[in-house]
Amino acid sequence: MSAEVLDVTTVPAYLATRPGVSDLIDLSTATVQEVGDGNLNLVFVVRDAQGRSLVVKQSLPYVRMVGESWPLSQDRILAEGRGYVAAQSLSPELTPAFHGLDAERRVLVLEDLSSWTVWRRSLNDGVIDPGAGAAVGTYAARIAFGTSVLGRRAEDVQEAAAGAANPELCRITEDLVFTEPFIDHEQNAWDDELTADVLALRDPALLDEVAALKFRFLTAGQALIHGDLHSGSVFVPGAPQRAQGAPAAKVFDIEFAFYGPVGFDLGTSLANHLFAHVRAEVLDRPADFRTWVAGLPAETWDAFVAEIGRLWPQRADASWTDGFRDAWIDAVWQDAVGFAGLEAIRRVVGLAKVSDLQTLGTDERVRAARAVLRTARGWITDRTRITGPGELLPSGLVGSVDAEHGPDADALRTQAVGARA
Ligand code: SR1
Ligand code: MG
Repeated sequence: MSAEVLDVTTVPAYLATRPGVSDLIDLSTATVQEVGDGNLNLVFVVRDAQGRSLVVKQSLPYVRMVGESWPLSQDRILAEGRGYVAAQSLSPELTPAFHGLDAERRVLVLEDLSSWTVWRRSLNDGVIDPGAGAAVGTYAARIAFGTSVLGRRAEDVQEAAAGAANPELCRITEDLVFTEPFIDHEQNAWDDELTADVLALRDPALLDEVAALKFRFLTAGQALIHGDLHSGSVFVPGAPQRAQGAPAAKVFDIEFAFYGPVGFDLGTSLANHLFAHVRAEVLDRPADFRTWVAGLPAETWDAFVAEIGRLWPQRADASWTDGFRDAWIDAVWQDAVGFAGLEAIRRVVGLAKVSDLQTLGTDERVRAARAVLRTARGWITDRTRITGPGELLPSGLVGSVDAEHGPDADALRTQAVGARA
């Protein structure tokens, strides 16, 4: 049965029933604003007359971006609660403070970061946020290490994994990321000019690789991953917060959390660096911004590797040799590159788009999206040959794929039509 859905008028009375909340905020002077702009949930910011605030998040019994025609159980808030519990214990400064889960009402109470900026918005605006990529890589490493058998007893990991199933949201990812972009599906949509590029993705050789990555997503229960670690799931501080010593980023929106492949979170991040990169290129942003964006994959990955190295002496089992560590890191890298390709493709072809591309003019979007699709395809097929982050975003990537009707596009169209026949 669904929990009663909150609105701006009922939030204060609801919070009055929550233990500890009156220590955080004066409910007698509270004002409430609904600020959710994500695809799934309600998010309320509650402020009191003394300037204190907090966030109340409630899962709706349907997909917000679509409406009640797409029912979805409110259980995802339980997954998000598990994600925050892990994040608070393993990397507290890189997530919002977590003030508890009400499992019955399907509500979380969190630190209010509405004075920070969602990283995607900052990237879209051409703002350099020093260290944000490294913070995400560090976060991913801490959670990967601390929730997996690298950092915990195998028995504890077994129990945690058994309690962390998130089947409905994994189904969404499975469908939207791994399946629908590669078939005719009513939820897909793209600019007409991209049709040859999109149909070329149905190449059987590519589909073999997509299948391998999908199988890995569904079966490699390595650690409690975030499950949706794109730039819209990261807050970056403004100058006032930085001046007060705030970290370079905080990761939020952990409702897709489940025991999955560590490379999925890193790959999702890398794909979103690609969106920022192609946007910066087609908008001809200043060189310092473009150089910084092009370096984000390395900043993120290097921080991940460094943090794993820092944590390694604390590993839970002496069987994990240094040679195994290096091999594990290589395997995570290959997974990340492949998953990055899938995240990149689905944001052009599938249901859930990204504002990095959607807010461009049509000509710029087509150029940028074509570069995304062709880069992503290479990431999937060549993931075992791409040895490091410096190879992911070569300069000139957008300019090299401008032609819709050049020989390359015609060959792709012929190949795609053949593949469908
Ligand atoms: C129906 S949910 C669509 C997308 O929104 C979330 O942020 C996830 O990325 C999901 O794939
Ligand atoms: Mg989200």
